[in-house]
Amino acid sequence: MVRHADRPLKVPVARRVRGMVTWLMEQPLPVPPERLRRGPFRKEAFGARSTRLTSRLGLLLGVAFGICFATGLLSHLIQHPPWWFRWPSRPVGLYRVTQGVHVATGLASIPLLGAKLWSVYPRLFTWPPARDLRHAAERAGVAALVAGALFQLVSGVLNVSRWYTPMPFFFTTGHYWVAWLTFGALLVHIGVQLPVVRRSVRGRRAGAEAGVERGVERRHVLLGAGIAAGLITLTTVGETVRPLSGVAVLAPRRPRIGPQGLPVNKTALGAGVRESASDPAYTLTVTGPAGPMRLGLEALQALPQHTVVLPIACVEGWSASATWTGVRLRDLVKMAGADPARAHVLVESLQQGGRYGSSTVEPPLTEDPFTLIALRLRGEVLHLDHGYPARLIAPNRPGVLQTKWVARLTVKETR
Ligand SMILES: Nc1nc2c(c(=O)[nH]1)N[C@H]1C(S)=C(S)[C@@H](COP(=O)(O)O)O[C@H]1N2
Ligand SMILES: [Mo]
Repeated sequence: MVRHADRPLKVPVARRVRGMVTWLMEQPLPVPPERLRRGPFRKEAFGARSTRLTSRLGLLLGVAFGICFATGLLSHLIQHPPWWFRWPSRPVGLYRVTQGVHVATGLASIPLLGAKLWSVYPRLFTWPPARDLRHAAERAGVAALVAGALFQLVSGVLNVSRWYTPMPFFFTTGHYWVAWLTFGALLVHIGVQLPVVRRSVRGRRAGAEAGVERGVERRHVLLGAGIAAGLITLTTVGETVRPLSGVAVLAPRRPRIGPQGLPVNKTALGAGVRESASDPAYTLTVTGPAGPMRLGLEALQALPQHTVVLPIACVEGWSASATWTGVRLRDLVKMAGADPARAHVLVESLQQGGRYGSSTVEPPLTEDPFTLIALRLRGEVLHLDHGYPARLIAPNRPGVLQTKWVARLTVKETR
């Protein structure tokens, strides 16, 4: 009864509100006085530019940003897994591929974004600046998109080149939240521009625009942006694609350069562990349901040793495969009195402080035969910079979670 009486009232209210919003959004805004229309705001200050070029570039950028967003989100989920997310341990090099693609699409976007901004920047000086509230909102959305895209590319490049001084915020947090903002603005922008893109892709406008802009210029810009994107990819992707490492002249890292033929991000000196890691009195403390035990280097070497080939895949986009030898984590978990299929292991480094001084290993990695507390790399005792005396190495896991200079394992079993 009550519900029936309510209904005819509620619907018109919602509709009336919507009508009012539409009306408000379409109210013309005051046009600024004509004498302010100077410099770039002059009529014909730029001549016209091709909608087709802008759309094509937009399409390329949209695809690159979409892939970059998806792979970046994946990397975030792996590092901060919510309850519903489980990352598999096979194929062992999957993260190496997704993160390589993340960094490569980001880098390739730089010339594409440059060309896109070149092709649209005259619109910055549209007159009047905003026709109505809807137009103003659209422009604010584009401003957010441009700012977000620039922020993502600049902060990404700074992080990959390990230059943190210009970033007063923690890179990962800033990069993650601005990604959502940029992605949202991109969706809105695509929604608004879809009809234009559709028309221009079908080429209906091509004839009409031939007189407006010489096709030569348009093709040159597109070609130039494409070539630049290709060159950047070719000269950086070798940091993760081994056969191209010889031409990786722009890559911040080469997969073969470093002690024992493997790159290092954080050295023992940088982590402040040179003394503690080379101390002959080193022990690994393993705590679990069976109580704590302390294993010296000799005790660790006396346990069954296993050899695996696994990559280090850094979030910064470089990766390198290597042969690791050591003790299976699941053997240590069993010795600690826990079931590897249900165990969570907190891995702590000798390193004091620092964001990457510890990590957590969860199923399926806890029981995976490839997850090692490694003592050797490529048949030799681990180099101090690679985590001597002992480091974690596990399949399909971001480099930041492959904890070096391991001092303590705390094993907990979940029900
Ligand atoms: N304790 C500790 N472990 C760490 C780090 C660190 O800063 N501290 N850096 C991680 C990062 S970012 C990467 S990519 C790998 C690199 O391992 P490698 O130096 O042996 O190549 O180590 C990881 N392990
Ligand atoms: Mo890393």
